[in-house]
Amino acid sequence: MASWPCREYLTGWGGGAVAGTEEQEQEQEHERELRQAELAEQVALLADRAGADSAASLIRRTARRAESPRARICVIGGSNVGKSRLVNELVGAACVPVSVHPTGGPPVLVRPYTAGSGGPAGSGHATGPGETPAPGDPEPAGLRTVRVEVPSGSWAARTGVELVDTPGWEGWSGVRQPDTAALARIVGDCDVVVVATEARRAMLATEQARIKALAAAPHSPPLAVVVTKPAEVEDEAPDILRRVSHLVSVLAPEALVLTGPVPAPGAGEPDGIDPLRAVLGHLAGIRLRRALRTFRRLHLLAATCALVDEAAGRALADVHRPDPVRTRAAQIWHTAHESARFHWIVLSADAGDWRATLVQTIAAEARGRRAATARELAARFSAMLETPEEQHFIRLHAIPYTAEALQHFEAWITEAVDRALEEDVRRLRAALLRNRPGEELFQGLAAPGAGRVVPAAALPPVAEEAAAAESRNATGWDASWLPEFVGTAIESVLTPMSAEVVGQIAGAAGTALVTEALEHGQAERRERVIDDLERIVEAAFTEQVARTEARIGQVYDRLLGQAQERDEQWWRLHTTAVAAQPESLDHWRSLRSTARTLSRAVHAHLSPLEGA
Ligand SMILES: Nc1nc2c(ncn2[C@@H]2O[C@H](COP(=O)(O)OP(=O)(O)OP(=O)(O)O)[C@@H](O)[C@H]2O)c(=O)[nH]1
Ligand SMILES: [Mg+2]
Repeated sequence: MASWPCREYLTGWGGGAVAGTEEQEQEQEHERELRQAELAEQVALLADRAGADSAASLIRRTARRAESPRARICVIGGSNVGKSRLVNELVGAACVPVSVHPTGGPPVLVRPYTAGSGGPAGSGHATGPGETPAPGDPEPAGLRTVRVEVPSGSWAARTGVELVDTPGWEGWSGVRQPDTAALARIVGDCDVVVVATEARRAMLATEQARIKALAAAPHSPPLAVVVTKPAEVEDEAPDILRRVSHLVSVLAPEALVLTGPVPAPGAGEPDGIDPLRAVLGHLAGIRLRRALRTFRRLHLLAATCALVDEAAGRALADVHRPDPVRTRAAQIWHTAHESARFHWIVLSADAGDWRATLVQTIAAEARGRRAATARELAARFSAMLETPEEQHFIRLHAIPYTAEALQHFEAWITEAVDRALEEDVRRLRAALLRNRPGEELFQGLAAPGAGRVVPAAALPPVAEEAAAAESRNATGWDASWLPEFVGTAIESVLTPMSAEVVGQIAGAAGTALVTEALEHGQAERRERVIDDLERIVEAAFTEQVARTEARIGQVYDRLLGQAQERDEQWWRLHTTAVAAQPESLDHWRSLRSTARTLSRAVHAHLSPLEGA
């Protein structure tokens, strides 16, 4: 099993276990993460002070998930179900101990690295298993890190994932009831959660309860249930898998059910490890998505600084207005706010149309692909008449081929949804920006006998800045406008349909029909089988489109909900600014100066990413 050397060391500050460029790089990365987390908290505090409460809470909510640019897969489950072994098999190296005795200690973070990207293997070897983290070790969420060298072409290297192996969850709370807080913390930091359940006693009541709780948690990442030690149950495996699938479909309808690998004799890779890697890698999303999340978060910070800066600018302009004029300005402002609220009704209807268009596009594509798949299968079947494979055509050819066709379709959907969302977010934001008044709103406002209220020269360049910001954003993709969760929601739109699901859809009925068809005359039987193939393919594509449609609905609902919240935030903050009293001048000045300082810091993090 131990095909590659596995190094273990403790990351952190007090550990002193740093040697070789790989460690330095990792420490730098860690430091960067810490600085970003600190910066995020400072911006959240600024938003608190300015009264931008929803911006503050959004920043805090996204803070944890942006911790690392790697995709993290966490394996949880009961003791002795084979979690550690699964982690080793996925990575392709013995990184965590496998034993019949329950493992204690903190969860272990397995970080694969490739030889080219770091110091020579073996250097920097610092600590052995069983050592406890150094005191004051700021390792994220109490994880112990194990680093393992993997070949550059390996799954772990290609996907850029890291894995978390946890001790049996019975030990998490010390008491019988599930420690939901610990579960939530570990799960919240991961991109994919794998629940391992042992085939022989799969889906115990405690497992069911936890799976249900996990699926119900807000913002929970994609979930996969892996049935381990399948070889132990031999012939019963298909029945067990069916039962698990059924239970999971009730408890966590969006979770996937997968079979664990079967150890191969000798030192070879275990059977079934590759499909498992493929699906988990897909769920974890490419590294890009993760990097995108960091990127989105920094944009969110930049946008919040700009929001406060801009509102402060407005307040500083407005306090110069004489009293009765200020009251009048506030009235005008409220009217504008009311009309912006009304505009939201129109916008929601528009967004409903955008969503319908996307769903129609996907359905049209599905029709084309469905026909092509059925045609191809019919041709293959015709070529196989009277051969021994004919009997099993559905199982051996039709189902895998349809599953593959769905996979291709899914890749197409990802792109289509990404494109459509990008476009629609841009439209949404353009519509919102049009509704946001600047100083021109007050142009007609005259101070009694004093001509224009505010001498143009005294106005801070709020309107100009807003216009400049708009033109900057019109060209680039303003990620901060895409609510953080949309990225992950897109991933869950695309829960892959496994061959097994297609098999279920094809079902016993399809097979029976084919068997019956085979008993008829050659030509007739060919026709019947081809009809059945069409029906199977149609059912599979229809199911895929229905699932996608339901999830796209959720994505748009959330997008609109969040955009509206952001818009309201803008209005609330600016309303406060419009109503600012002269005494609050210093407060707004200090907000503006902090916002500008923080904004520079955020851009310092952002520019290397944007340049890359
Ligand atoms: N036959 C067989 N045994 C397995 C398989 N997977 C794990 N085991 C055995 O099951 C025992 C427990 O495996 P671990 O991977 O340590 O289980 P764990 O879930 O990490 O256990 P804890 O860390 O104690 O919670 C070991 O003796 C493994 O060799 C498998 O696929 N087939
Ligand atoms: Mg273990």
